[in-house]
Amino acid sequence: MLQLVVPAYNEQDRLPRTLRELRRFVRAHRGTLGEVEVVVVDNASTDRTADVAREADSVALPVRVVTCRVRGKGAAVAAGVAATDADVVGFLDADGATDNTALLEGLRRLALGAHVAVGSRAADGSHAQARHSALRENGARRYRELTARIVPGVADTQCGFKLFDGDLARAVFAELRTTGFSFDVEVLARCQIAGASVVEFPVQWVDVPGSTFEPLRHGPASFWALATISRRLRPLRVAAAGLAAASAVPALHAHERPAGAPSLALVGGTAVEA
Ligand SMILES: Nc1nc2c(ncn2[C@@H]2O[C@H](COP(=O)(O)OP(=O)(O)O)[C@@H](O)[C@H]2O)c(=O)[nH]1
Ligand SMILES: [Mg+2]
Repeated sequence: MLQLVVPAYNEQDRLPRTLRELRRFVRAHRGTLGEVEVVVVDNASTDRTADVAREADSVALPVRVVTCRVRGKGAAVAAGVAATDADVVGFLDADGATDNTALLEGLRRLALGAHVAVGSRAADGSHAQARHSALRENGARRYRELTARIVPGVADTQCGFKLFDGDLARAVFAELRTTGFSFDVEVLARCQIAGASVVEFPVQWVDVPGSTFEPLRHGPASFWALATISRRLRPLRVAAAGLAAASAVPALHAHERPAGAPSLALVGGTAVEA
């Protein structure tokens, strides 16, 4: 079973088409995808977001609505992930900017052994048709330079499409502290620190008008969040490096771990030996 979280803040206009296309895609690829459920997180919307989500509920693609009163995309996705129990959990934006073929490619990466499959507009083979302002483009470039230091090996942390091993997602999102748009950076960094395999794969992405990200309003907070994330994760990194040095193989799940090697349990924001 695959559960897909869709954070939604005032998305009555963009959400119906996204859910309709997703249902069509799931029907066409049932054999590969298996059962799929959508968890729409209504993030304190003041429009008909929750209603349009409920109206999209169908046998082919069940849609459940969860409410999150704390504003921010990070808070919304975390609330959605907390309401999952599937083996594989993912999230995607309400605007449907990432082509649904990413579901197939992401699942393929997980089947090949990755714990996290990150849809990327920077990976070879991707195509991103963006109509962003020069201000947003410049900000995005600088932002990527900074995220590369926090999440090495991931060139695009901000594309709104990611799939996870379900247990890993639930453990990591339970520790998440970033409520805004930079939450992906904290999530991916926590996954890497926990020893998970995080891989990027190319997506086909189109900018859908009506973005809720406003560079002047959300930009400064997004940069500030990166500094906070770095500071907050430093003790975890130090502890993880110590464990790695001690064991040489800090692995994620007990069944994948050589007998006697320590694993990382993320407890209360601190890495402890489990
Ligand atoms: N701005 C904003 N977006 C939110 C919030 N909560 C959830 N979201 C969702 O986060 C996603 C952001 O995507 P979008 O607005 O297209 O931004 P962009 O693709 O980065 O330009 C959408 O699905 C929003 O509905 C919130 O509090 N503020
Ligand atoms: Mg968008």
